[in-house]
Amino acid sequence: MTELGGLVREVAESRLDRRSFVAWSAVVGGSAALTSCGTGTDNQPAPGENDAETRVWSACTVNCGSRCPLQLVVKDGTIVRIDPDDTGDDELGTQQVRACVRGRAIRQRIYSPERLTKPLRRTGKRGEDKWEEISWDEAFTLIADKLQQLIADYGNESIYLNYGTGVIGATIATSWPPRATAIARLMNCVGGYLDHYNDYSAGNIEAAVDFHYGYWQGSNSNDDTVNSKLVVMFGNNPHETRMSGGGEVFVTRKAKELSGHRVIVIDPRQSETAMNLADEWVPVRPGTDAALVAGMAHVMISENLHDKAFLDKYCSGFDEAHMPDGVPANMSYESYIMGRSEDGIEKTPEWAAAVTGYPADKIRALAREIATTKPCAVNQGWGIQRHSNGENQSRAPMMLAALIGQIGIPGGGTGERESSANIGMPGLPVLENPVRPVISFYRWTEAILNGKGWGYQQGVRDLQNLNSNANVKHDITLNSNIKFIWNYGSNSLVNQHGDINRTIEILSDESLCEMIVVIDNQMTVSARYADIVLPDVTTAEQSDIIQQGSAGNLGYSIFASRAIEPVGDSMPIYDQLTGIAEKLGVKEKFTEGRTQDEWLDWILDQARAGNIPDLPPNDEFKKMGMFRKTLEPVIGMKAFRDDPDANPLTTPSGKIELFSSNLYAMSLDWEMEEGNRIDPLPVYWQARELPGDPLQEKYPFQCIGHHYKARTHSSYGNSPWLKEAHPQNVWINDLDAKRRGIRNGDQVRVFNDRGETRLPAFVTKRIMPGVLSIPQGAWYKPTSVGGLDEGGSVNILTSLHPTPYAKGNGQHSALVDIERA
Ligand SMILES: Nc1nc2c(c(=O)[nH]1)N[C@H]1C(S)=C(S)[C@@H](COP(=O)(O)OP(=O)(O)OC[C@H]3O[C@@H](n4cnc5c(=O)[nH]c(N)nc54)[C@H](O)[C@@H]3O)O[C@H]1N2
Ligand SMILES: Nc1nc2c(c(=O)[nH]1)N[C@H]1C(S)=C(S)[C@@H](COP(=O)(O)OP(=O)(O)OC[C@H]3O[C@@H](n4cnc5c(=O)[nH]c(N)nc54)[C@H](O)[C@@H]3O)O[C@H]1N2
Ligand code: SF4
Ligand SMILES: [Mo]
Repeated sequence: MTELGGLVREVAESRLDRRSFVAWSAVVGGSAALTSCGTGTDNQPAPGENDAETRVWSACTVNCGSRCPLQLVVKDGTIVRIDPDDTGDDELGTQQVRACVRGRAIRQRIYSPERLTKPLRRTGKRGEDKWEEISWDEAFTLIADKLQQLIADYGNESIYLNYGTGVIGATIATSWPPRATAIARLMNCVGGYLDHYNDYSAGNIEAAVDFHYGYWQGSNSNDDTVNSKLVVMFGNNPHETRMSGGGEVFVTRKAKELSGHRVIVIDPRQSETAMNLADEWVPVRPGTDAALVAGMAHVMISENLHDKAFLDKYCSGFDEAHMPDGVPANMSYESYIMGRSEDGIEKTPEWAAAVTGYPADKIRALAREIATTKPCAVNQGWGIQRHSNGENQSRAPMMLAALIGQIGIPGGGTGERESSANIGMPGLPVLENPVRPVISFYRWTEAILNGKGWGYQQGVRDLQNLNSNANVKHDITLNSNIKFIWNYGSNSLVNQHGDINRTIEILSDESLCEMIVVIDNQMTVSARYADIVLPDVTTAEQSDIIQQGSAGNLGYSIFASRAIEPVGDSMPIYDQLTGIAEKLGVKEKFTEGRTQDEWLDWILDQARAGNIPDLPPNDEFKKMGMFRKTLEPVIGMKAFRDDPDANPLTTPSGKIELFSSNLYAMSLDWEMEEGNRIDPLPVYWQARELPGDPLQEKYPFQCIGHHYKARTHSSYGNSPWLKEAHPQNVWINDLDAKRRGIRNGDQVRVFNDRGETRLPAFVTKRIMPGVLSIPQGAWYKPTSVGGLDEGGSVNILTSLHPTPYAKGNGQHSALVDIERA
């Protein structure tokens, strides 16, 4: 039996109960065919048939945006099978949260050949992959001594907690957000650490909304699209990025079934969502959505289809009559569209067609449909803003939502990503961080080299009032380069960060960042660049409270109980940090006398006293595994829509700032890196490595890296089942492939000045000509030739260049060439 056959079997066994499995296997060719092959562990009797089996509630805690309960079936101390959720039903708000193929393959992470089982100390050069096993006590001493020395020499600002989302769904063992982790708590016991703001997911929109809406508002939850007649999704692919059967796949499909609304997906690729949910696929060149919106705005303004009353009452900057004081004439959005602004260009559908590659007559039709079909929900995923002009890109759907006046109402949307209702489970208290400068998540490699002296214009923010102070000028400076990195539940030290070759070059200089500690349970490429590797347990080997995932109006939490003993000498992060705290002389402060299990009880008690009064008693919850609650749909910005005077936004005008007065001030004040600019309006701006860049003469193709069902980023990337089921390959349009003499399955090289990767081609009509996509997250696999990867890792090609004011990642903006290898 192939490994894929094994996966099909695992899924079948876990989705259906034993009786239906027998029936199902008879349908697909008889149970004998299925049971006669595969490994011993895939041939277990169903629960109840063998008393030696126990079933333990656990969960898949990776960062896919969903969060699925898993029932681990344990026999003789080994997990032998995975069963999914069997609570709930098939209605909105009470749905069963069925795990996807990744969660059902979790045994291949728990028992992988790459599983870390011993603390390791580097013996060769960084990255050389030479190690000696050390004891936990030695590891604690080495780390504590180095921390003390670096804090004495450079201050706590030199100790950086890197981004990492490998265990985002947990509570004690959560790896994100940095400020909620147990590492933050430990560091706050000894004077704090250098933190980062925003994230690889949504760094550009998160910065942009601070100016546009004052703060993140969130679009309506997907269950509310039962009230919509039309749903317009920009680069939003929940059918691949929220794959839980109880998450947004279910919610979007069910809502469509109930309401009969139409769905339009705007995406350079015909994504799973464009295939499975949409009635219409609108392909545009990556990074050009703001031009599409401008072209549609031209149609709406010319044909008087826009919602003038909404724009007048709730927005600032749409037309010349609604501009902030002190701004020169002809800087409104309407002036930009109608050709009265500085560039003098009318943003006609023909102009937009030339930029986006989508025909002008279709832009006209799209604009008319969107303007006249109400309620209309406009939302976006995060692929659209992971570009070199990401801030403006992200504001374009918000602009469209305002043009049609669909913000703050049932069936409408704010143009941001959909919200989901949340039960509000509290976390581990982490104490106060006294270190006030905070850097952008994407600039840590730069900060290793020259962070010392960075201030406001380098994107340093103040930890106090972090959420709104993008808008506030301040004089916080960073007083040290990064000298120590905590890399917990993260492959962003190498694989997930931009420009792998440059990143490795910076990490390899051991005089710059003096110590790197990687805490993981797989030997990843990031672990290879560590000085000390600490083997963590998985969720299966400890108890924790699991935070819910995105699931419409369903609120839930999972109590994951320890199912098996730690594999090898691995140890829960809380115990690891307790060991280091002891060496640092702060054990009591760190633990407050509590074990992990005692903290869990304490947190559940807090939850019951606070947000979740109806949470069952702790012991009962632990037995139930899954606690669920139907919540109200989220209507983003409802209070503002209902009464803007009583509930003003936190922008300077209190309104939606289509023209941001703070961005205008920054555009005059900030010195920009080469090729960057700041716009007060969500204009289309042809930034670095987007269509029209002169670099296209050398590297004609745009290469994006969509999030892929084979993995959650790099997590699950070493599962043989998943690799077989969803191979890694580069998507190329059949016309481009023909021109290049590339056939489906051919091994190709994709390259630019930063590096090269080799992988098979997927020749398809599901991607626009001129665009390639290499699904992000594949494990980087260097060859003996420098700069060359044969793992299909897209970050060998991406850039570290920060976006203008978010200082974020434009990882979907990379120009490349492709040819047969
Ligand atoms: N080019 C490109 N790059 C991208 C993106 C893109 O779209 N394009 N997307 C970006 C985005 S949105 C994100 S969020 C980041 C994600 O980047 P990361 O947050 O680094 O995500 P993963 O690659 O999944 O790495 C998680 C790590 O945690 C480990 N892990 C899993 N479970 C456990 C556990 O129980 N304990 C410990 N200690 N470790 C565990 C895994 O083995 C893995 O090494 O990548 C970003 N990188
Ligand atoms: N299976 C799986 N699920 C995941 C993850 C994963 O790695 N695997 N990662 C999780 C995480 S942490 C995150 S942040 C989310 C990421 O969620 P997203 O950021 O939304 O995912 P992407 O695949 O980067 O982008 C979504 C879609 O946008 C398209 N796109 C790219 N550029 C543009 C553009 O310029 N304009 C338009 N209109 N579309 C564009 C892509 O083709 C893709 O189909 O997914 C989460 N879910
Ligand atoms: S990867 Fe996401 S959707 Fe799949 S089982 Fe895990 S949490 Fe659920
Ligand atoms: Mo993300």
